[in-house]
Amino acid sequence: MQKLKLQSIAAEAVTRIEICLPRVFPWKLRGGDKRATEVITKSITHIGGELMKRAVILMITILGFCGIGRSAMSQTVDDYRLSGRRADATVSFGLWQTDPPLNRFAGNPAMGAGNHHEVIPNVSRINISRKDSGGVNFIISGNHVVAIYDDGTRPEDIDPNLLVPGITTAGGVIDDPDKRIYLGANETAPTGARDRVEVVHFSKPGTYLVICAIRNHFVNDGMYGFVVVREDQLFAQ
Ligand SMILES: [Cu+2]
Repeated sequence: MQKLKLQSIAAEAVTRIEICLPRVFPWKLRGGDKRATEVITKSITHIGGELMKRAVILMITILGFCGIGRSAMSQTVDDYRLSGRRADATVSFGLWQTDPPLNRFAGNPAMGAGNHHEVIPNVSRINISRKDSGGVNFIISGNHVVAIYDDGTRPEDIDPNLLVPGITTAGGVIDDPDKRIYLGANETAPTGARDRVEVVHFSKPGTYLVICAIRNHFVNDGMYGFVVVREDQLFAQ
């Protein structure tokens, strides 16, 4: 009975150790290497008293070490892969409506109906470091054109009367090049891709104005937002 109980404690302790170990941990206990498992089990079941205490202290030490190791490892991964510090953001650029119900199965509704002209979130934020930059994933739904202007540009700085020649749909497409750093794909034709993604790279801190260059969307619907790019203070020095 005593032995069974101790074996149960040992098995539970080993399971905890296995859970705490990273997958690439050199002392891999998962799968084929059962030697360490057997050693720990024996050390607990074989004797009680003083050695039992030592075994427990050993396990606590190993568990503590695992925690530190995992923390250090994730820090290293963060450094190199930009994870965990908001290196990118997702922005919904236009949304398909559901009230009233919308059915696009046979094709998109005419005249841009059924689409909500909004940038969500209105202000998105990413952090970059001096050695690594970030990006924003614009998920575009509807007849929209992404245009991005450099740090400090305000909506009132945009001249909505400068237009791309030959396009008249929804008031045309704004073509104000002053401080513009990105102009997205032209999908304004009836056969244009209404659902697409454009991933835009940002390498310098700043507050960037993002507008829908479809004139009516920008002027009448206020379809614009901002991307705030900050330097991560952890990596500033
Ligand atoms: Cu638009």
